Amino acid sequence: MRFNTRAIHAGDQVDALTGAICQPIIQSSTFVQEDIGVTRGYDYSRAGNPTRTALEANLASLEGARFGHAFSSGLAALQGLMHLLKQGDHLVCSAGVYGGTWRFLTKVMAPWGLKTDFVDTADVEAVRAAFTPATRMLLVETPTNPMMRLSDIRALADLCQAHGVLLVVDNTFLSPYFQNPLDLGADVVLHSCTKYLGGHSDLIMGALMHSREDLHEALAFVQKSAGAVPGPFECFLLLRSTKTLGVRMERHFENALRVAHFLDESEAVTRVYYPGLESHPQYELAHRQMRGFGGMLSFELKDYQAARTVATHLQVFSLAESLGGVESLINHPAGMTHASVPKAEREAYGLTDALLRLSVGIEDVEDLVEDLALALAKI
Ligand code: P1T
Repeated sequence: MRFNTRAIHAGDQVDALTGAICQPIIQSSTFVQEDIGVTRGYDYSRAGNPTRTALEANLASLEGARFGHAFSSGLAALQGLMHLLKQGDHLVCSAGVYGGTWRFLTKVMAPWGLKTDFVDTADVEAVRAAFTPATRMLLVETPTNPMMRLSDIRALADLCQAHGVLLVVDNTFLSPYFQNPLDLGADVVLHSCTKYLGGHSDLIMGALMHSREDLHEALAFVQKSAGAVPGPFECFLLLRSTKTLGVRMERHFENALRVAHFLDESEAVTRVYYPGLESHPQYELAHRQMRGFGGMLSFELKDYQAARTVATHLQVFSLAESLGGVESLINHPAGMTHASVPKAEREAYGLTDALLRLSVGIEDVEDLVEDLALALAKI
């Protein structure tokens, strides 16, 4: 079946007992056993819950995966993956990832004993050079947040396979509607479901999707034993959202492309970062591995003061962290989502104090363009 049909139907969503067209919220922490250890498939909701099972099947289907594992946030999903590693292992990660990912790896995992090197994963040779005999995992964010730098997933998958390294791709920015890393050879896809999959800025959740039996067993064990799993109500909300992912993504993309062209032509804007613009240095790769360019873009103004003026003079865009909801947001990465990354480190990959990031929503695009035009005129 095709994407939108799977998004609506995958996960056996019709309730077998009542015929309810929507998956019920099984708001129960525990399940009655018929004899000691004899269950009807569920014993305790940390290990598994029917609403979560339906969601996990749906999420797996969106990425063309066999298995899905839901976690209580995107970072909890990343933490779940880390439980597959041991002290002394080495991780290579894209330079320029979400600030929270950087903070988790450098401030939580490094003291624990996992060494991470951040490299420009757009440069396959640089990744090869960063691999050591202890390297177990390559974590790639493509496009990166917020610089929209792309990595060639297929080339990295070939490299990882040759070195026995697990390739994990954070596909949050594009959603499974526009990019499917598993089809390009990745081992695991990570999502912050808080973003496009949720789509309405009303839940926090994460997920891992993959097709490997060994990882399925290991990650189900991590969910049960470490416990960072979502509750049934959150699972229901996310199931409700994924049904409309396709139509939302089409509109995010259409609006973002229009906004990107508008900003590109604005004299106050020094640079626009959007893979759908021909000026993007990886426009050709974008066409090759993505089916659309998504709703995220960043742009640079002349200095911090100009960025602050624009960020605080918008009426339709809200100044807030996060992304992927139906409403448009503006973020100042240096002062908000990436504030924990030292200035020198972020400036090395282009994230200056003059940069703003947009999560372009699905409002009427003329209102978005007018809003930006009025704010830019205040500089
Ligand atoms: O917020 P959480 O659901 O834990 O997901 C973390 C995360 C992981 N990966 C990417 C690419 C992300 O962008 C995020 C979260 N990002 C934001 C909150 C933000 O405003 O960029």
